[in-house]
Amino acid sequence: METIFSGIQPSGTPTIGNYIGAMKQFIDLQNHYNCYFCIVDEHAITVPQDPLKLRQQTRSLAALYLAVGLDPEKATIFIQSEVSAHAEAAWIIQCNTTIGELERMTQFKDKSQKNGRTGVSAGLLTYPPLMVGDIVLYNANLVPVGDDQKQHLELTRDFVERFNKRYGQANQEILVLPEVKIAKQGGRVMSLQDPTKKMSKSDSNTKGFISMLDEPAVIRKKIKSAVTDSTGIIEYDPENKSGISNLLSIFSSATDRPVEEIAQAYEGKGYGEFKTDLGEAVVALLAPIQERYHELLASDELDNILDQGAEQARLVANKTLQRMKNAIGLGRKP
Ligand code: AQP
Repeated sequence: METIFSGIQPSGTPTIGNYIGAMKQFIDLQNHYNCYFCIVDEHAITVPQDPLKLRQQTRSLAALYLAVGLDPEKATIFIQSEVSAHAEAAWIIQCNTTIGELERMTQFKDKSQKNGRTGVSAGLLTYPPLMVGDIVLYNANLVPVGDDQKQHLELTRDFVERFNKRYGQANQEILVLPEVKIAKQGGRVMSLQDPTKKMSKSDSNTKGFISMLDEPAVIRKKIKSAVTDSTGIIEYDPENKSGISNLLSIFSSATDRPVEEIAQAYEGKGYGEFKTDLGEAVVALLAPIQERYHELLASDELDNILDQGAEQARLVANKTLQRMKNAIGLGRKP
């Protein structure tokens, strides 16, 4: 069976963008692959985080993983910082990656240009090696990512090829070379306030996103105030009508109905009626998830699952880490 690794940062409460673009896909993947679903809290600290909030968001994200239907019997669900092999592997990977490779990463370029090199942490430059570690430690051969992560996956492949060539014995590869599994088209949910920008959980404008834990009244209000256009025509045209097209995509993902079918159903109707129905569809989508989420947070089940997940993850990750250490000559004994 092929192995998949995927993670989400606990950098806020997940949005319906994280759900549609990532979590919803996980539910299906767990039935077909050997899956590791991680809460990547070490990635979240590349930008400043409030310690108490970070811990609460980490637990909350774990509860949401389970509430959407991830099954610990089928997949390994764990928190990155509870498996120390990630940080150790990241160091070895950094020492086998050049500064030039890291400085070429567009995410680093964008953020450091915006804030200046002295205004961002060194972790923002070196987090791609941490991500490489996440993938290689579990021998993942498939990594489901959005378009924006393609460059990091290329870095992972380059690293694995170089590492195996440099340290592997003849015909013996130390690390598994992963393939990219680009998410299905239309997986990008845009901000409700600026539909040219992706919906993000850390957006300072809370009206731009719907969090998975928003109350029904808040969801309805955010959708009502979503930016559209003045034509009043409900059609899917992301280039010229990005706002309404984004809402149509969300409607489609929330109800599992094709975009065209929804657009047709609202032909000749106004944005008001469309937005009211979309609000109800998102409320209906999130209601059972939120109910299960609150049950999980109040039970011991969540911590037991996370303890067990960390243990399972450690077994696999430590073996790979030991292979890496042996290959490069760290420590006294192979
Ligand atoms: N708007 C989105 N539409 C579709 N998929 C999305 N993802 C994120 N936003 C959208 C997918 O969610 C997964 C985990 O993302 P992450 O938390 O690790 O990092 P991110 O992509 O940076 O997500 P955010 O919400 O934008 O977080 P912040 O605000 O902290 O930067 C990924 O699979 C991603 O594709």
